[in-house]
Amino acid sequence: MADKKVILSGSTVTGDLTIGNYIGAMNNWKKMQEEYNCHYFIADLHALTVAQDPKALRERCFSFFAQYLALGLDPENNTIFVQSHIHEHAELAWILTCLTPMGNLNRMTQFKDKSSNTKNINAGLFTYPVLMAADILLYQADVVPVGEDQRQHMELCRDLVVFWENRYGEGTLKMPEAYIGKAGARVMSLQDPSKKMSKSDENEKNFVSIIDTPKKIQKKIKSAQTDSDTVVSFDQEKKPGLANLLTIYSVLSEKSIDDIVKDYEGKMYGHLKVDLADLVVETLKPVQEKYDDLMKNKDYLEQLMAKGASKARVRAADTLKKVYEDTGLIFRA
Ligand code: ATP
Ligand code: LTN
Repeated sequence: MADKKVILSGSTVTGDLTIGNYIGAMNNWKKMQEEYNCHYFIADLHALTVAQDPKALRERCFSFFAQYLALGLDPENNTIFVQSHIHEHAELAWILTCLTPMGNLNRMTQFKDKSSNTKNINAGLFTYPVLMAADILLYQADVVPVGEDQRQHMELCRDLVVFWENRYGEGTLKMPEAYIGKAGARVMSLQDPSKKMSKSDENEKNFVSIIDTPKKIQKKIKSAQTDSDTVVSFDQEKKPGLANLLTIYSVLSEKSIDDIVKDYEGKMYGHLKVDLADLVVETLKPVQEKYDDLMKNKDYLEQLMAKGASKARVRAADTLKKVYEDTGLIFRA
């Protein structure tokens, strides 16, 4: 384990994971679990950047954890944990916040997007990328697999390593690399293909959750927005809705987009939608069966959470100790 590169990634506990998350994130995470020392966590502290009902949040954390496992993340070979179980995340986040220029945070486009349609904007939403940097740097991660939407946050994380080294010297924090998978790096909303599919979208027609019933999946894909043309072709500019469906099809079937377009020559969009819905239902069937099983046994999930946390804590505590030494804080005896 020691010589394997360290991978770290997480997803915020808001809504249920969507096929966008699966295609852009967990599908890549899964492929990395053999080759790397992987750390995957559920970002519950990040979820608090928007108001949450406490009971629903607690339930969602269990559900999210079960969704990770159901998607094929293996808790034996990887470290799978809940962010808030490792208090070092919040501690390092504060220390990094004091190193982050306001100007760098002001540039974050995700904050601009999210704050433009939220009434009560809290400071956590603004400093969110710093907590994300702490998540990464605590584990000395080499590689961080994320979707295209996280590119800017990764840049900030890398900038923070440089700022740290300028102030405190080298050797404490490792410079991480983002890994942004190519195919399907950005799955778009089903009703508005100009924005990304997001699990916290208020309109549930915009996304397919990995635990949606087959009926719901079929309905959502059937009603996905497409143009009024009838020829199936891949054109991101002129036919963004169709391009999105073709992308999802291509990733899940592992067929090239060109081959899929050929298969639908002379056929209507409706045929493609029906087949895509079937493909999504089939892909998610084993995931949903495993999920249902796991959710019946919360004690077991809790045991796995505790096991994951005790593995994660070792690396996190080690980094935090060095951080205390660098900054001049007295490390607790
Ligand atoms: P939220 O709606 O709460 O912002 P989200 O659906 O955008 O959630 P995150 O928790 O922010 O999901 O992201 C988890 C991972 O999934 C990240 O690596 C992110 O890049 C990836 N991801 C999220 N949405 C998509 C998408 N539409 N296409 C591809 N990857 C995505
Ligand atoms: N901000 C991320 C979720 C996240 C994350 C991380 C991803 C929180 N901390 C650390 C990678 C590494 C998002 O995808 N919204």
